[in-house]
Amino acid sequence: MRLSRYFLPLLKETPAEAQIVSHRLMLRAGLIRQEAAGIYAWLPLGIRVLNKIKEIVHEEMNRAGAIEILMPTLQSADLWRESGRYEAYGKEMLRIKDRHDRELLYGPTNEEMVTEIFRGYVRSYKSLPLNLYHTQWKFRDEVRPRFGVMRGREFLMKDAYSFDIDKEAARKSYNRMYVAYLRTFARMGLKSIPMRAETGPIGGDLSHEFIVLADTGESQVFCHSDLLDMPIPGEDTDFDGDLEPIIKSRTDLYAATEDVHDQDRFEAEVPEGKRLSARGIEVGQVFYFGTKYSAPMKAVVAGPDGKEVPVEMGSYGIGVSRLVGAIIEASHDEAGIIWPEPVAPFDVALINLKSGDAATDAACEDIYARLTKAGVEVLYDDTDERPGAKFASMELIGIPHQLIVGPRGLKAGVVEVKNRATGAKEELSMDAAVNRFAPA
Ligand code: 5CA
Repeated sequence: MRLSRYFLPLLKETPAEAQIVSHRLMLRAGLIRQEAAGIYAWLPLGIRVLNKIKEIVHEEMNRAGAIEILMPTLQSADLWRESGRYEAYGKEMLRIKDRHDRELLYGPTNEEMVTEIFRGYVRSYKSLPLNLYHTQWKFRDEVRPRFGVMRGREFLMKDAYSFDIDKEAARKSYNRMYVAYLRTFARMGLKSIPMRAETGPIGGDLSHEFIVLADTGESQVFCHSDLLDMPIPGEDTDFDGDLEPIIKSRTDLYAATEDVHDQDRFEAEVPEGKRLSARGIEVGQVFYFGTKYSAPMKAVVAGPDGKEVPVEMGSYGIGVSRLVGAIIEASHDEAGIIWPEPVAPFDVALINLKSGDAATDAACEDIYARLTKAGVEVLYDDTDERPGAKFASMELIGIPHQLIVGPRGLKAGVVEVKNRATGAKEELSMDAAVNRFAPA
């Protein structure tokens, strides 16, 4: 992408309304624009990151055996009357009437709708286990939307729903999502810790929140510090096998959110030097709630003995848009964002230090063409801004690698490669620099 043809609206001033660093940087780097309280438009750089995060989430969902669908944002109020949640959900639910005065709502979550889909087709335990997921915009009329995409009113969530014949099978489905979540967040460069949690309006009696530690997080959490350094299950994890040992190695150690925290137990179970009490960002939550929706909504299947039973269910959410903020909270410096490679909006920033200089332009065009052809995503700054301004912009938007090309270097036959995270610089020949990002 040529910067001269791109839409990258950067802000010079620090927006006064933004209280935390990720919100400030998302506005300054031109990722989002607020359209109403807690409602954001995603600008070109922002949507690229959002899509990369979504892609990783989907890859790990698929690996764990979940199947993608897409449910609508608008739902019928009657569906929610069946589960009893239409009244119970209260003011957080955005209620809408269509031209025929039919009551609709903008979905805050999809337990009812996915249960309705399930009961429309599935009759036998032989079709189980089943896990259906989608990534869709949600609306929750939060009292205090704040911190940008961290607590929005409209936000993007991946939500998965599992269906099983009995509790034991449902536990296995829960474990699959738990392990998939460990992998998902690690792939984005985040250290997430699963913690016992309250179930809130989703219901049920087993739940974990996946927490990324950050001083600006909204959750107060308590855990054994060894949980920060646990191994991440590999790509070869057998999701049909026994995942219980992986779960147990973590649940054996104390980890709880504020709502379920027990200080006496914390002190009894965790040695003093290992007690971590910190702030965190909830990037995902998993729930097991048995027949809370399937029983009232009559989502039943015939078991092996022919008798009909309501299915055992769980639901599993990831805050896809919140993750953009969480990743920035975890990875930035004074100058701006430092994207972990897997979620970076571009792989390489190509900086032309002297646009209009024939030799420099030719070298940049050649590098740009070769990298692009090799599938490397390059943002090429071909504008005639001054070098200082170009550097500052690239530091702000945080592309992991910078390839800097100027007349002086070219005379000596070199270009400069700079790592955004470490600041390390190297001088390489043009070919070596291209090979670094697009190995022949
Ligand atoms: N149905 C269940 C799981 S599918 C559910 O809705 N769970 S949730 O309420 O915990 O939301 C899932 C994830 O969405 C949360 O872990 C959080 O990361 C994200 N999330 C929730 N509310 C917001 C919000 N207001 N703004 C941004 N992200 C949010």
